[in-house]
Amino acid sequence: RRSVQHNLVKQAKERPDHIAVKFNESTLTFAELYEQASAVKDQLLEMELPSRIAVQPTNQLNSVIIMHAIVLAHIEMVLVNTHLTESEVKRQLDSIGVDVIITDNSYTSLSCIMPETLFKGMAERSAVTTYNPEDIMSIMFTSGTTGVQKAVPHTFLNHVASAERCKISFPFDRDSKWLLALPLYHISGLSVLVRSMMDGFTIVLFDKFDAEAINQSIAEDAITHISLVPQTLEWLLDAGLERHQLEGLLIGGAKLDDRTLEECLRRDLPVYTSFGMTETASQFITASPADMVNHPNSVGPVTDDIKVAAPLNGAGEILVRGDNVMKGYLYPEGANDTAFSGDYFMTGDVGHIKNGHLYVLDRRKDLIISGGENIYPSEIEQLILSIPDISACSVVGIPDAKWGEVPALVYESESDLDDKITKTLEEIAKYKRPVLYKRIKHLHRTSNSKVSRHRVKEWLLDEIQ
Ligand code: S0N
Ligand code: AMP
Ligand code: MG
Ligand code: MG
Ligand code: MG
Repeated sequence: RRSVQHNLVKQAKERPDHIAVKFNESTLTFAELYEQASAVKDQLLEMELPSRIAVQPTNQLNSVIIMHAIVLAHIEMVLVNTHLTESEVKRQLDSIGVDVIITDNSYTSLSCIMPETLFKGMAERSAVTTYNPEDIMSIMFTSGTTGVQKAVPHTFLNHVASAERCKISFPFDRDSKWLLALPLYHISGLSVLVRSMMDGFTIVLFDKFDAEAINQSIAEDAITHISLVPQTLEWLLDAGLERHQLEGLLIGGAKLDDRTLEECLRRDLPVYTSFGMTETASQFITASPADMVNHPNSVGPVTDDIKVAAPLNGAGEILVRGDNVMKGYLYPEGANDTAFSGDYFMTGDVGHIKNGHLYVLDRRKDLIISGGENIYPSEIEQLILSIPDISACSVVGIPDAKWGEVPALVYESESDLDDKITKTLEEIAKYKRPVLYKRIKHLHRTSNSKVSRHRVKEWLLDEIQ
């Protein structure tokens, strides 16, 4: 590919009056979205911003406008989780040299632009709408086993390739109506914006995961597609989810358990399970309802356009290569030394391929997934270890009725430091904070005296029975 077009321009020309985005009772047609994004783009250009800025998007119309405006201004867009604390945001942005952020928050350590202030003018300049496929469109952070947040760049080509693959395995078209309650700052959310530009379908946005309201929208707005993590699918099922006009429910971010899958099949819901990650610009392998009957537990057929490698027998690391895969982390330096094997990206997940289908056997070690948000124990442990008098600690996942799994802390200390811990945890986002702490004299260790999260977890699960 020699260039990539911004398809918003195409959609604004071809179907100006079709609804691009809906949020509550407000809508934007493709013509309106293009017009407003162009005006905001001019505003951004007038501000003479650096070539890379951040945005902390809520799932509302203005965020969609601003995100398109940043792309139209050809500025690299760093997407930041709205749940993070200021120090977490600052650390992420410092790591890739960014100091401007469009946000509703007022951070004192960063230069903040309030979203409203961008909506003043009319579009005057003409827009850049053709990009070099290798240019960076977006940057997202993903946590790693070491606890360091890694910066993942997505090129225009990465996004287009991912959307094209998605369309093959999870069919959608210009008449689709895709409900998006997953955040625009994750690839699960951003990838829906990209897909909608391809065909010009409507996105129905939700900013809070209100299961009743979402089920109602599925019925009344005649929703055809929806992206969910397993936990939010469970909430919808509990609130009485029915098929209505649904053609596909795209489930990603974690393994879908058998019980939930069976319940979906019982209700004749067309669930598609998928496998992918931030580094692959969303799912790259997807199982249709038929695949799930014929190849139970697989995450879908291996295809030709995106190469997947995994052992045919036993279990080994899943590798992937394709135009959807990021070129390499922007941060931390050195992360790329261990991220690739030849041309292949190493997912860190373990699986095998059987009869042309991929099976994910074990997800990344020690990763805790709370309501679809990934939490790496080491990030929390490092913070806890900064407290004097705590000599060792371990963060492990425990079952939770609402979030599926939540972090819990076991620490080694002579005295009770619970209050100090609570204070220290204010530095990190709420969803990462352990919901309970247990102090013990001696943490469980392996034979080479390393704390064994596995053994600590076994012990803790037994304790809290
Ligand atoms: C489930 C979500 C939406 C809940 O958030 P909601 O409803 O917006 O709540 P808030 O108002 O923000 O917060 C209310 C209180 O709840 C706490 N809280 C929020 N989230 C969590 C959480 N996850 N765990 C624990 N607590 C949480 C807040 O702190 C707040 O507390 P109080 O009231 O005390 O202040 C939200 O959690 C969410 O968005 N989850 C999913 C995130 C996600 O998208 N994960 C997937 C990431 N992976 C990928 O993107 C790669 C795979 C992929 O691309 C994909 C994934 C899924 C589907 C499709 C795809 C695809 O390939 O296309
Ligand atoms: P993220 O860091 O948010 O991009 O999350 C990607 C990770 O979620 C993957 O590396 C896997 O560990 C996990 N994951 C995604 N889909 C599945 C699946 N179908 N089964 C098991 N784990 C999954
Ligand atoms: Mg949230
Ligand atoms: Mg992540
Ligand atoms: Mg929210």
